[in-house]
Amino acid sequence: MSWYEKPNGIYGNTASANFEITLYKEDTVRIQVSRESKYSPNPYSVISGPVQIQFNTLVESEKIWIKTSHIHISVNLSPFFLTFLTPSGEIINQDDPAFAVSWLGTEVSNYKKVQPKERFIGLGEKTGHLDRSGRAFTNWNTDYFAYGIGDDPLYMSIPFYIGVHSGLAYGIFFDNTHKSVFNFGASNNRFIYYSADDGDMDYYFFHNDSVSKIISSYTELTGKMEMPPLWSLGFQQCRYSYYPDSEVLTLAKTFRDKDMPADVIYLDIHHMEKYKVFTFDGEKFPDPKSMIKSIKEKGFKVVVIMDPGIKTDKGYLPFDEGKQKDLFVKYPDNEIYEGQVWPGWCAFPDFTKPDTRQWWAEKMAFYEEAGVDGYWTDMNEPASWGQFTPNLINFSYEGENVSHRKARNIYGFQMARSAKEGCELQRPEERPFVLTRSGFSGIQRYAAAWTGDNVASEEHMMAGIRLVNSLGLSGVAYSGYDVGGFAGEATKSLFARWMSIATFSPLYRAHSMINSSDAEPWAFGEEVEEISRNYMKLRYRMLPTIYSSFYKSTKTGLPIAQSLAVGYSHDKYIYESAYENQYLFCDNLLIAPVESHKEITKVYLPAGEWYYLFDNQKYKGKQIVYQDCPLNYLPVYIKAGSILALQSDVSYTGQSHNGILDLHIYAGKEASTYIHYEDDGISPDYKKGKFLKREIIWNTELKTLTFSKTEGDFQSKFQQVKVYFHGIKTESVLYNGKLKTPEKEDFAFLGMLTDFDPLPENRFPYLEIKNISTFTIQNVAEAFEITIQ
Ligand code: NBV
Repeated sequence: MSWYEKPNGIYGNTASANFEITLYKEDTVRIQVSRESKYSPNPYSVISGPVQIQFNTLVESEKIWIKTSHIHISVNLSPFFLTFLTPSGEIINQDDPAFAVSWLGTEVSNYKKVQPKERFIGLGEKTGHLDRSGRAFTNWNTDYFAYGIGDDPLYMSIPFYIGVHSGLAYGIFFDNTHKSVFNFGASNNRFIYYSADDGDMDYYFFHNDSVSKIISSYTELTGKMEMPPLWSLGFQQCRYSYYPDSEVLTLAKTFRDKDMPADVIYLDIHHMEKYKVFTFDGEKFPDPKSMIKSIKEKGFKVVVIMDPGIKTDKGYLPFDEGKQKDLFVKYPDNEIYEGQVWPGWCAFPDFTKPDTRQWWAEKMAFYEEAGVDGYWTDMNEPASWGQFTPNLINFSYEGENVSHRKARNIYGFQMARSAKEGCELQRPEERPFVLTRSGFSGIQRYAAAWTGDNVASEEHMMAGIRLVNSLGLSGVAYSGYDVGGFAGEATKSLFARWMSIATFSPLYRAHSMINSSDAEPWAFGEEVEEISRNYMKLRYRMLPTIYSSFYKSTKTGLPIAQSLAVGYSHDKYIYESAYENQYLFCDNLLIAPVESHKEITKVYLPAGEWYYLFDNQKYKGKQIVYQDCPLNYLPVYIKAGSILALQSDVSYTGQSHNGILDLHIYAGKEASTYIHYEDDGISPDYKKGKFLKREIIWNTELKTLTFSKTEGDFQSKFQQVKVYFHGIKTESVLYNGKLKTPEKEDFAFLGMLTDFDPLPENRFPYLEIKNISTFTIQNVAEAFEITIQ
């Protein structure tokens, strides 16, 4: 037993292993324990190292204390176990002293005591309840067609969870890419644990005073998303598959003819010749360039699917090149590993090798030349028929040379990275867009994620919301589910409800399976079409808010669709099954998702005050309310005190709006700040200062709306600002030293539906907010203020 100090922590050895405790910053500490003489860290997920901080070490009989301003760690040397405490001495987290870090063969585990009423949230793309207590989960990236809503594992692994108890919160990121298990008290009441098949015990412990700060610290380590292109925040239409080219053209035209805003059309696997990546099927798409050009003229962008499997056909250039350059995954005896996927027997590019990533990125020139705008990396678990890859195959893993056991979970992550780098290589003047199915911690740096092959059912609609919320708790802010359900066929009402809920999802994409009925928003009859149009239009009107929220997330790592466990972590109601699906969208909108057959539902309004969005009825928080929820009105509330920024209707994100920024101000007890962000929406120039940012602060007490001076080199596209005052009497407004009288206006967030019902008295009334005071001013770059008198 020995230990030594090092510049940012301590290291030493226990009876059976080496250990190292490294302080990354005040609220982040890394624990490594290994039986090997050298640690074998994951080179992919963590991108920032320790910063110099103030800390103390103190020796107390059998214990060493390491103390930062946020965490006190007691290291018991014999036996070796750790306790994490707050500076005031409350236990945050503690090893089970008997087992702590221990091994069963190569399997390494860390056993932790369960704290009173402890809850566990996060862990990425995992099914089940918001509070994961009582269940165990496996991280092993898996292609799972039509998974059940309780099934595990799915496509992506993020071994990061947050523990919440006694008014405290902490995070643990177990940075080991082998198959791992997180057991939150399944089949035992003694401990919770996480373990991996092999490798080191290598985890990061985070503690701060809120769940949001813990997520921010986790994403400081593993990275945050970059600004996506604005077009990717519009509506996206997918299908397995749209072909031939005439069908794609008709699809684009139909969106415009029907006045349904949309931005993206996907080309699924039928765009290829015999499913061979980097080809177009000459019959179905004889002239892809012209086809893409003409749908672009209508304001659409095109995203193509890329599967990793390369058909092992001699004469097929990608195979010949990959073989010759030694870029494929191989058996230990150097033979190329082949697995069967869509094209038949395939070789798999080793994306854990820098040369392969570079080569793939270069190959993407093929799509670039055709005018493709974005990429969809599917089947990258990697999937193959039989769904069982032999463990002995070899991967480079940045030169370490490891087996499938260590590399599988990282494969899709690195394919997405290669696709992102391909976008940057091929079209440096534009931001990349990659949508991935598989991934690992850190995937948010490269791609948006979607939750794979869901099913057209009410339960799946609700389960998808939890998956997206959980991804958000785990650093992946930009994700979504297949609206309408991939497998099976949605009923009319299910599709309408799904379209309305997904309006408030970071990624808004409809998709459906081959051989199923049409599933575009007009394919379910006129009523569904009108409901869909209403919500699609609302999505586009909310773009200033959504875009600003994405900007904020690039800085904080916080989710766009935020489980109530982020802001109300210690409120027990939010974990109840009736309310666990509720979330905040863009910070201030409370979404209470509800199945399509319900006409009334219970909603839990957490602390604060809330307005029902569509009629301004105001409720106190910390109460359950009964809310009507006919198909055309999804329960959505807005936080009192907040600001909601809207723009005029557009058919696609690139179309010019009317130049007026609509700011809806909701009176409330607390002041709030909306950070308004704009840039050109497409280029990476924002990284060089070509953006506009300003704080807009609303204070109900003082009755002031304050605009800070704009920051950055971008000129706002809004020439005017129109303020709508909700919940506050506004007789006159003081602006530029002059008193002005506001206008009065009726306002509706959603359009009126045509009367479809033969019995009109059954219809739910159209909701409109009467007589709102509005006030319009020039939008200037200097600071200014409006005061209500
Ligand atoms: O490429 C076809 C599909 C795709 O549409 C879906 O979104 C992916 O999750 N893909 C899976 C392959 C097979 C689906 C049965």
